[in-house]
Amino acid sequence: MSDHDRKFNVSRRGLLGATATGAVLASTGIGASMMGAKPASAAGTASLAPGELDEYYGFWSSGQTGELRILGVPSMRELMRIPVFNRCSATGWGQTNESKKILTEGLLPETKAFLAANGKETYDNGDLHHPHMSFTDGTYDGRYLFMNDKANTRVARVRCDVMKCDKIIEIPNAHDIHGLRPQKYPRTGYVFANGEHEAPLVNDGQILDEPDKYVNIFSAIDGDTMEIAWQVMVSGNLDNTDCDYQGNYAFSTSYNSEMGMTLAEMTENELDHVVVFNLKEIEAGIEAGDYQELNGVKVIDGRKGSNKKYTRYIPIPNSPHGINTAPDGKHVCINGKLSPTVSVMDVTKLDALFNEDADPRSAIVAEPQLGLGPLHTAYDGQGNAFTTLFLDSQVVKWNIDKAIEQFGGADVDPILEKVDVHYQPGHNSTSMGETKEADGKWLISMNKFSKDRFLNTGPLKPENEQLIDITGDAMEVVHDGPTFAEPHDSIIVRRDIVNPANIWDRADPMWEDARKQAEADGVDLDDWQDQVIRDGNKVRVYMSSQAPNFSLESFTVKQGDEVTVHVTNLDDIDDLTHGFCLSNFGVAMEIGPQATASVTFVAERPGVHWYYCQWFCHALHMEMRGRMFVEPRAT
Ligand code: RUQ
Ligand code: CUA
Repeated sequence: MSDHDRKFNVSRRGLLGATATGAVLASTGIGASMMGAKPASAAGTASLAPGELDEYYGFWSSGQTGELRILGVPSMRELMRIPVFNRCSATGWGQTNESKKILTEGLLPETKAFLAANGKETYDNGDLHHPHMSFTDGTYDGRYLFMNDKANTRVARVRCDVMKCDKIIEIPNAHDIHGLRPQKYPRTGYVFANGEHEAPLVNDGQILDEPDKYVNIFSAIDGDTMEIAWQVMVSGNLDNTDCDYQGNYAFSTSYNSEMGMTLAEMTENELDHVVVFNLKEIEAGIEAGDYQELNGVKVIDGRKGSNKKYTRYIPIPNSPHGINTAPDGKHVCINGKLSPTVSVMDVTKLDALFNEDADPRSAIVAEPQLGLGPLHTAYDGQGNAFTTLFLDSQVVKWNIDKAIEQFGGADVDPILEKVDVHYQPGHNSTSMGETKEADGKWLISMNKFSKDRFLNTGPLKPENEQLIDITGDAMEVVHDGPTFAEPHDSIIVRRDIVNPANIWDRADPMWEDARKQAEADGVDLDDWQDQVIRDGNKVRVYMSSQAPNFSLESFTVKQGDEVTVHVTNLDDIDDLTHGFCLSNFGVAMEIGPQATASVTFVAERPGVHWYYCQWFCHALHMEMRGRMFVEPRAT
């Protein structure tokens, strides 16, 4: 920090929210107090000094980019990208044998056949909207992150100990997984996933343009095994989902209860609905055999007008979108989208809904008018809610109890404050806000448009994620954060909950297959030996890396051989990753400290080919290289 910076440090945080004029005034020595900016508040500073660590991990989705991102909050510095549904040039995700296994093993047989017909082993794209951490007893437990792929109907899991994806499954019977939430209590448990787009239950072409025969599918996935526990067939397409803090119910918003196929048809009804899923009854129904089995999954009928034990349909004003359970363990906000209202559901009234066949609206205890385009709601843990208003480009802070009083006829205004955001917010999230430990410090508004907020990058502009200090009476926008396409959602997790390892465990299951193959080849991956094993036209190369060397300075194969290169990184120092990049073979991968990675290719190019370490690891990093000799095929 320069003397100049130190001198004006007190006002830095306030300045982030101030205009350029404010910054100029500060640099000329006029203090932030004159600008009305408050000094560093209880929430801490948004601008951390170099070397200072953030208080929270932010886990960000990336929409159509298909990866998961880690940011530090409140600095909003991007810390890491975790490839999931996408491909990654740096880490070799989608190219290494280890990642290919994860990307392909959970695909359905017909999907594999379809992809093969298109010359592919797996999908190249994904649309990752909703990342959520596993829970134990109502709060994050730091085990896993779960996320959806709307593009290709998949659900993935990331291991928080190494921050790598370890499972991806395709969800049969459903179409285009959108809303996703882990069970909060007693633990995760189930991961609930919404199929957004309706289709024939057996979608084999026998039924085409007969929308009245389409259904939608809600899935419960076992988060430990990543197998599908059960599915429920429902009416209307499913948008977002959440669940209670008691372990009894899950609920999904549904736009297009009309089951319309055109925009006019889809928005016709004044009321759509929330589907409430009775978990205990569904489990009992599965136990009792009240299901049909389809693609190996037990599917229960929970459509409107079917057996009412499993589901209830609560009418909600037009096209509800986000659904968010409050940290009080009682209230659930259903965001109206086309309606300016948020409907508040009381989970303690849901038993009556199922037992006494009560009026389905009896669980709605408030419905405040908040502004135009309410999409998602976050919480401060002090009884207040923060709802994004897409059309108004605002975040509105309101009080849940006051909204309930107003609904009961009292002359009170639940709205406490509105703040402009830039522009058109979708999701928002608060620090620990989707857990019972919501701490009311920070709010992120995830805005779909940045327009004029940053230097012009051409027709495609970044999104804008704004950090808002919510510790005071007034919400204060303190930081603009540009992001590439298109983070939908984020969670903000206290850093003490997340404790990743610095180096891999040599026995990690990630390279189980490589270990087995090495064993079969008589190579001990723990007691390192270099080996080049020929097995017909298959060649398996085993080598290690240790800065600044590959243990093999060269190896020889024949043109047309199928070559698998295994590299084990023997360095066991923090932050000492090596890479293996084979020039002009399109081969590159990351090998973390103590990790093994492998890649397979056909050596169809004769000649001398260099491989090099592609992670700057040592003063002699440039020298960390070797040659692959490919002997030409005899003519
Ligand atoms: S949705 S902008 Cu994909 Cu989470 Cu609401
Ligand atoms: Cu190893 Cu660069």
